[in-house]
Amino acid sequence: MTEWYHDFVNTSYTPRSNELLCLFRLETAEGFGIEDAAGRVASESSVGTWTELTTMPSRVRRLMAKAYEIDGNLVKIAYPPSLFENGNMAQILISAARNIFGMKAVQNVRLEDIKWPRSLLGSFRGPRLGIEGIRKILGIKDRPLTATVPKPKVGLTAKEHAKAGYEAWIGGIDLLKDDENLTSQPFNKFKDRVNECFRLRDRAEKETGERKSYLINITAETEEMLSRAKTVANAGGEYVMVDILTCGWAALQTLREECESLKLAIHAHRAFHAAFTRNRSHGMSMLTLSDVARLIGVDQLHIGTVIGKLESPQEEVLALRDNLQLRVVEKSSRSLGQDWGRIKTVLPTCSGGLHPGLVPELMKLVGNDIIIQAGGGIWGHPDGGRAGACALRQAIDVALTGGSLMGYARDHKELQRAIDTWGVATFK
Ligand code: CAP
Ligand code: MG
Repeated sequence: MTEWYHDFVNTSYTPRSNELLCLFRLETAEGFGIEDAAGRVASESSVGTWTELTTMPSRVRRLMAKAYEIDGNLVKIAYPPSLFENGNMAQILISAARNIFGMKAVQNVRLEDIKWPRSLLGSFRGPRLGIEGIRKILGIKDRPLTATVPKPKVGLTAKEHAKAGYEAWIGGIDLLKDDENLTSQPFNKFKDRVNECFRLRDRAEKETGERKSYLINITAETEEMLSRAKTVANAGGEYVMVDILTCGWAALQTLREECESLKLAIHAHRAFHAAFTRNRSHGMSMLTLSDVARLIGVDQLHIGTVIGKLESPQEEVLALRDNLQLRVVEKSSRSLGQDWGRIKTVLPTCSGGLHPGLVPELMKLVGNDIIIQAGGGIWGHPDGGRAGACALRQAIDVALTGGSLMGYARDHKELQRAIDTWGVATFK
């Protein structure tokens, strides 16, 4: 290790409260020790490059990041606040999470968590409504909220989509939801969907006496997305849904600003995350991603199910839940903890292969302060979507009382038919 990289490692350093902290998991490349790699990561992600500079003004040394704790292959690095521009998420992330993922000195790099200092925290809006605000709008106090994506996920016309929504709302679902790839295709134009769905939403509200809403996907180029958000607000919507990862953080920030004046909540779909979160050695954790989403200010975010069709280990799902639901998150071996201060909470969404038979297990694992989304688990019900929606609500009702699912199903035929079709076994 050269002198230069040594300068970025100081394990007797105590970070200051205004520094941004990152927890990395490093696997060194052959010929590199962990301190060596940690120094290079801290250098590359702050002011350094591959060689010592002869032109470096001494004052710039104050901007050097420091690897201040090394425990096995877990490395904590502190970044001075002046490296960052307040309120600019694209810049902040490109500081801490950049070239380091491709450095030859490391075989693998994973950004496990970021701890945000108060000054940066204060430069983002955070969720407009949070869990409390969402529950208030829908008038649902204690039970999980329910959502459904009509399936097939694409291909239905706007009228068919709205009709499916109506069936689900009448059957007991709270939130109709678009799938992540339904935007404004020739067979189902965005404006047609707005008109058809909100018309039937109003009817479903009248007929059931319950509040109903719609997570409509506005994902598009940023200006178009803002214009779609306006259309939703004018139609009386409460929410927009956005594919946060393909739209990007800057677009999400712009949308968040717009939603402040439009008074809309944001449902964040995380599709694509597994491209860089699933490999436990490399990339970025879903926990880090959830930090960014909460800071910018989404009101709802997908966290996985533990037991459904998509890979989402229990410890990760619970860590995500806590990171979204709590004001103060304790640190652990895989995270740095966070005091969220005035930043509101985010309602976790559990989705992917869920059906009524899995609901009690899901609620036992993750609790009641969630949205339960079932697509196939409603639209594959042998008696159709309305019965599927009804079965999902029945499963929630019995789970809330702690009663027996099988016993309850005996006098609730929709639930019985769902269990006969899909059973109660979790996905393997
Ligand atoms: C679920 C879903 C969701 C995923 C997202 C799908 O449909 O609509 O996009 O659950 O995953 O298209 O797969 P089903 P996550 O209910 O029919 O499975 O919540 O983990 O981000
Ligand atoms: Mg989907």
